[in-house]
Amino acid sequence: MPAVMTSSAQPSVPTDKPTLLSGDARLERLRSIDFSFSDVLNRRKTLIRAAWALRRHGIICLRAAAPQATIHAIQADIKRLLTEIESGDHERLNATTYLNLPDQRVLKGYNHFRDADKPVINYRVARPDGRSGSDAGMIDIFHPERLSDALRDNIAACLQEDLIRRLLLVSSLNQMAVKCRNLYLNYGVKDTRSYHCDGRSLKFKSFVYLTDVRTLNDGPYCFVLGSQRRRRLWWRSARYNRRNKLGPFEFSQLAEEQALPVFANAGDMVISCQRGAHCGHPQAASAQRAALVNMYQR
Ligand SMILES: O=C(O)CCC(=O)C(=O)O
Ligand SMILES: [Fe+2]
Repeated sequence: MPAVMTSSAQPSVPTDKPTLLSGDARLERLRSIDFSFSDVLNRRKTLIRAAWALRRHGIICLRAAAPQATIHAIQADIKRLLTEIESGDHERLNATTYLNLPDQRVLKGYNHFRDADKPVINYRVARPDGRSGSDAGMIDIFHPERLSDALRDNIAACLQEDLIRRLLLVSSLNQMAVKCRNLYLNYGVKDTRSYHCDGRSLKFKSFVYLTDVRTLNDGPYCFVLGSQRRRRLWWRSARYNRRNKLGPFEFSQLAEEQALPVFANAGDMVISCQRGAHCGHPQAASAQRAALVNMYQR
């Protein structure tokens, strides 16, 4: 081991991952967080039950939240966009977006992406220092609703912001506002970030799947149920992280814990509290996953 440990030493720091729930145990846990979107929309009682499940477990899944025709229209627009990028003719995109290609960066830093006046098409690349968790291969599009009028309408139909804000109010007793919309395109992303939380402040994300995520190879979202409420669990990792020069928000000590991989169909919506321990499972090389993501904060 080198005498001076820099951040480039991170891949060698061992972290303890949770075991993944499978079989009947997975189905049983899933039942407590699984709701029909139309029931949440139409029945006050179901909305309250879903809000309560989100408060308790930190995550819920609302089935069939987005119409299939809308999903297909968005998928077709994504395909056209990727074809345009691959064509190498970027005149239109350079004028209307910030196009951050792997070898050609025009904008840097999360805050600049979030506050940008145009959509940001950001290709994630391996870190120069070789640190793990780079999400290399992922295309993260900020403000996808600004790419075209059709996408604006179709994305709004998927995200259902009024209903979700109502649900979050009942769940957290806080007025939450949409702070950033993203489109995640994960094509064979192996080096996903391990279990972490998105900071310690109150934050929720909704993920509307645009593709089916049926197996671990597809890279499901994984969550340690109830971890958003367990301060001591976070502190255990925080102490280890400090000693080992890991980031403060890595959930590096989850050996005794169990995580739920959330399988979903295109059109399903997962809502999670981002204080909880979560990660995207590493994908198989040929896997494709697309999700619309909405971030809610106070
Ligand atoms: O890709 C995923 O499923 C998880 C990404 C993540 O950690 C996040 O959006 O906060
Ligand atoms: Fe995260």
